Amino acid sequence: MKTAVITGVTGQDGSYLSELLLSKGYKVVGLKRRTSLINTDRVDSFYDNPNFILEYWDLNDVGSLYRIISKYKPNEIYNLAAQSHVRVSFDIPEHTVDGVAMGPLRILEAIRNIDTNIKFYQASSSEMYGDALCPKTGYVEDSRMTPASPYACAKLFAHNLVRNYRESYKIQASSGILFNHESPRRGETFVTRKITMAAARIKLGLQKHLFLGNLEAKRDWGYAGDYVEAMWLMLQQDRPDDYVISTGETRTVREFLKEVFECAELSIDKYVRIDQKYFRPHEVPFLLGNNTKAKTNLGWEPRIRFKDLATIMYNEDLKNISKELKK
Ligand code: NAP
Ligand code: G4F
Repeated sequence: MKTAVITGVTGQDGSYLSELLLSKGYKVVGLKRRTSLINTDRVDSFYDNPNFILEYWDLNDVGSLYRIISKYKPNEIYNLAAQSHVRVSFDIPEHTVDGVAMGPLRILEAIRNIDTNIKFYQASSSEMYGDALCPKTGYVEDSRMTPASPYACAKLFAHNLVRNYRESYKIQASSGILFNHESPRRGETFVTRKITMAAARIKLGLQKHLFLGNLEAKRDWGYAGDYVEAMWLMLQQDRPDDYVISTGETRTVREFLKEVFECAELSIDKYVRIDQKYFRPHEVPFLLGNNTKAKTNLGWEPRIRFKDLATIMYNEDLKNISKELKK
C-alpha cells in the first residue's frame, strides 16, 4: 500500500485528490490547520475510511512536518496548501508569501534531509505568467513568466525552487502549472462559484444583487476532478518534470456569467452590478494554456468543458441551497 501526504487537504483540490488516491488503494495522510473548517462536505465522506488520517500541521511549522514524515514514511507528498486567493494576497502579502514560497522550501528541505526517494508534487499556477505576452497557441512550460501579484511572485519562487532541488539533489519533484479549475467544491469567493451561488440564491429569492469586478478578464477554466488526475499521473512517471494542465480554451468572466444566468433564466442587467472593490491593483488579463506536453507524456486529457462546468456548478448550488431551505 502506498502512502501519500496531502497538504491543504481541506481545500477544493485536496478533497478531490484524497478521493482519487483512496480509490486507488492509497493510505492518505491529510494535513490540516487547527483553524481548518474540516466539518465540510469536502472531506466529510472520508472520515469513516480507515485509510484516511488527519494530522495537524501548518505551512510554517517545520517540526510537525519532520514528525509526520518520520511517522508515516510517505511515498508521495502533494503540496496543495496555500493562501490561494490572488486578490487577498494584495491585502495580506507577507502572510501569503511566507506560506506559498517558504512552505514548499520547508517541505523540500525535509525531503532532502529525511528521504530523497519521496516523490513531491508542487501546486504551481498559471498566475505565474502574469501579464507576459501569451503565444497564440497558449502558454507552455517554458514561456516567459511575469507574475502580477504577491501570490504569483511567491508561486514562481516555489516553482523555481522545485527545479533547483531536482537538479541539485536529484529529488523527484514535479510542478503542475495548473490553469483555473473549478467545481461545486470551489471556494465561495472565487469568481465562478460566487456567480453560481448568487444565481441560485437570486433564483430562490434569497439575494437581490450580485456585485462583481472585471468581467473582461479571460481564463482557461477546467474541472478540478480532472486536474487532480494529472497531479497523480505526474508522480507516476520515471522522471520528474513540469507540466501545463489546461483545457486549451479561454473565456471571459462575462461569458461564464452569461452561461450561468441563461441556465438560471435570470437577467444580467437586472441583477448584476459592478463594484470597484473587486478590481485588482494589477490584473492578469488573459490566460490560455497549451497542454500538449501533458497529453503526450502523461496521456492526460480534460473531460469536462466550459459549458458543462457552468451548468454542473449552478445545478449543484441550486440543489443544495433548496435542500437547506427545506430543513
Ligand atoms: P483552496 O481551496 O483555497 O485550498 C487551500 C488549502 O490550503 C486549504 O486546505 C487551506 O486550509 C490550506 N492552507 C492555507 N493556508 C495554510 C497554512 N498556512 N498552513 C496549512 N494549510 C494552509 O485551494 P485549491 O483551489 O484547492 O488549490 C490548491 C492549490 O493549488 C493551492 O496551492 C493553489 O494556490 C493552487 N492552484 C489552484 C488553482 C485553482 O484554480 N484552483 C490553480 C492553480 C494553482 P484551511 O481549510 O485551513 O483554510
Ligand atoms: O476566480 P478568481 O479569483 O481566480 P484567479 O485570480 O484567476 O485565481 C485562481 O486561479 C489561479 C490559477 O490561474 C490560482 F492560482 C489561484 O489560486 C486561484 O485559484 O478570479 C478570476 C477573474 C479575475 O480576473 C478577477 O479579476 O475574475 C475576475 N473577477 C471579477 N469579479 C473576480 C470578481 N474575481 C473574484 N474573486 N471576485 C469577483 O467579484
